[in-house]
Amino acid sequence: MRTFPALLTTLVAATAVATSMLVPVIAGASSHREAPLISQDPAADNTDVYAFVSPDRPDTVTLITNVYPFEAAYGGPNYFRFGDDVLYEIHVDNNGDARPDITWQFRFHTQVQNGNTFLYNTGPISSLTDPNWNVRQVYDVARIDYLSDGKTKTTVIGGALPTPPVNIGPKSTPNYDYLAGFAVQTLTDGSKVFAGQRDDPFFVDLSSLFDLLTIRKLPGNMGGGVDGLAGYNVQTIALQVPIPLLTHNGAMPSGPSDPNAVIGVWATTSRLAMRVLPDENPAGQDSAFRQVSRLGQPLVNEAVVPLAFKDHFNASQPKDDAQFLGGVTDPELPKLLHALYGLNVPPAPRQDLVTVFLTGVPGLNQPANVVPSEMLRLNVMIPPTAKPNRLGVLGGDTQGFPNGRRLADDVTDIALQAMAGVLVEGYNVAPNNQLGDGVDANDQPFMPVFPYVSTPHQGFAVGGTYQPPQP
Ligand SMILES: [Ca+2]
Ligand SMILES: [Ca+2]
Ligand SMILES: [Ca+2]
Repeated sequence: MRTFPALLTTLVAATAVATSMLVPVIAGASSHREAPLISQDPAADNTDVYAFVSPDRPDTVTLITNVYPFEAAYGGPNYFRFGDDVLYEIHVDNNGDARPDITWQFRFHTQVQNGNTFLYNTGPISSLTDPNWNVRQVYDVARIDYLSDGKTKTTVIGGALPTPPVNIGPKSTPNYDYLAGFAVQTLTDGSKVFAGQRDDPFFVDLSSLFDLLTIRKLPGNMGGGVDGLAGYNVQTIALQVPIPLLTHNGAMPSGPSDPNAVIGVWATTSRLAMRVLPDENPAGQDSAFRQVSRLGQPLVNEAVVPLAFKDHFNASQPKDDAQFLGGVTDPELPKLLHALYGLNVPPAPRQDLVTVFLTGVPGLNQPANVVPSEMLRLNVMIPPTAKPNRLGVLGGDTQGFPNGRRLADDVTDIALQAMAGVLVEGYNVAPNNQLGDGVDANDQPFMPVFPYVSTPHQGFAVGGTYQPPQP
């Protein structure tokens, strides 16, 4: 595991005075190990959130949150899984007031079939109910609707749903894709769901950016980067929800300008505030959950929020984000770009960055009467494009980041260029609009269908290509 990056230390020292800003800068993975406490709790560590109109089912939106950074595919025999003691949630604000209107809750339960073996499996796993599969995990899904009278309505929409096994190797998990396909389930409200191990879809040159913002091959759009997340897996939770089940009025919006067309999305994890050994006091399980991780936009808590406030940010709510705003729009990264690379960057205050990262872009994904807050904002009526551009809106593709976030959106390059001021008149020039980390795509192709996130890397394959035993 990496030590806390020197760049962040530098950034934090430089920004300690300006503690109230909440403007993202870039210094690494979108939110992998971004805050001190959560870096010690990977099962509850949100790494990325995605929200996009499903390319093959444009009447639905796909919401994805990943947790558990840097899973090595061969990490057995106690392989990676979700935390049974973690509450995983995805939230949607569909009226722009920074308060959730819908929350989906996911609770996982590990089931050991045979406690007399240390093995994850005692033979090939050929189905999700194969008796050879010893350590399994199932989960429940509940939808919470926040009603206008301040009350909530909780509906259980899935129970004891299967997760797939991890991808061990050709003997243990042959036909992995076929097997994992059975873990795509339909919830009682018609939504689809998947939870299980996947390839980490985020791609970024971690090792160079963490080394004082090094771009290996300037200005960055010439390739030459090294994907620091290549080969690693994460735990994915993915939902595919019909659009009328997401909007404030419960209807399909009439078009992109319909006030109900924009939703805000973020994810959280929570742990019990008080832990009591169940044998001594089973009622202890009823103690309240406390939020320990929060993630919407990539890269915000990773690098902007000063070290002293990172854990506080993870415990905070979007409705309270004014505490981080404070009117300060003077991020440190553009100054570093100027100092390190001589870039001419716009002066503070940077209202352009507030628009991109906190309020949404007017006419695209900014709700009426928006309360500035940190979350992904998606206009669900921008139809999927046949030719996605990895630079999203900066590349003229309004279906991509910062209008929601697709798996292939290069948020690292987008954030670097935005920080350099390409949205400000007079600054959309070279090299500002050529910045990047030299990594343009994921190490694995994405799937054309839900859950879209790629097959997890196989443990055995990490050591080489499988050679069948000779007779
Ligand atoms: Ca709301
Ligand atoms: Ca990957
Ligand atoms: Ca990139």
